[in-house]
Amino acid sequence: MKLYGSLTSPFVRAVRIAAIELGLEKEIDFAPTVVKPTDPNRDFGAAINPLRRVPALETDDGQIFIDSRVIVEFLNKAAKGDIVPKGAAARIACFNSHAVFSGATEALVSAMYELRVRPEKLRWPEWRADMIDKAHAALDWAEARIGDMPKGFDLGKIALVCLIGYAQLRFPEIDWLASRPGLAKFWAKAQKRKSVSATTPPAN
Ligand SMILES: N[C@@H](CCC(=O)N[C@@H](CS)C(=O)NCC(=O)O)C(=O)O
Repeated sequence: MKLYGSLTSPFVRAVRIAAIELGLEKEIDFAPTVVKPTDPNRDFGAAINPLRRVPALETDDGQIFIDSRVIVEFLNKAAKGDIVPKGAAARIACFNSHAVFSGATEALVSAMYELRVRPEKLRWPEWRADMIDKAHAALDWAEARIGDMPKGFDLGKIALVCLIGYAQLRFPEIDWLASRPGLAKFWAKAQKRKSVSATTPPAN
């Protein structure tokens, strides 16, 4: 299989974490792919993902899946794993947590594009502050629930790791865990997993 992505993308990281957790990492080749709003990677768009976003996964028999949640679901099924729970209620709870954390990550990615891609005279600080505030709200949501989350390292927790890691990478001036002791403990424990430490994004 081939995974299209970049090492700094939090969504690609979610797929890489899942692949390691599922024991599939040796079956996936990484295909570095550059995507950026306003600078369309049209070859990638035509051949792989019309949205020109990463991650995308190409299977050995030529199927292409886009969106980290879809890809993780596919890998989980392929490996008969339990990163995505089987029971209906547990699945919905897992997807709900994932929606909060990956939505907050999307907000931070937008804020990052505002800072790095949008021309300075067109920037909108209030909008950027609102995106960052959504990430804070999602982390408060997590702090209030972390004790009640399922014990295993599921897709919801993977998305939480990717949110915290991306927040720290792109907005290091904010101490994201200072007032969130439950998440600080969760984060420290997560670092001990090979899947998390091996996918730490490079600084850039
Ligand atoms: N919901 C998608 C989000 C993917 C996404 O936004 N990826 C970013 C990189 S972190 C991207 O490809 N951005 C390029 C663009 O939007 O043009 C997922 O979970 O895979």
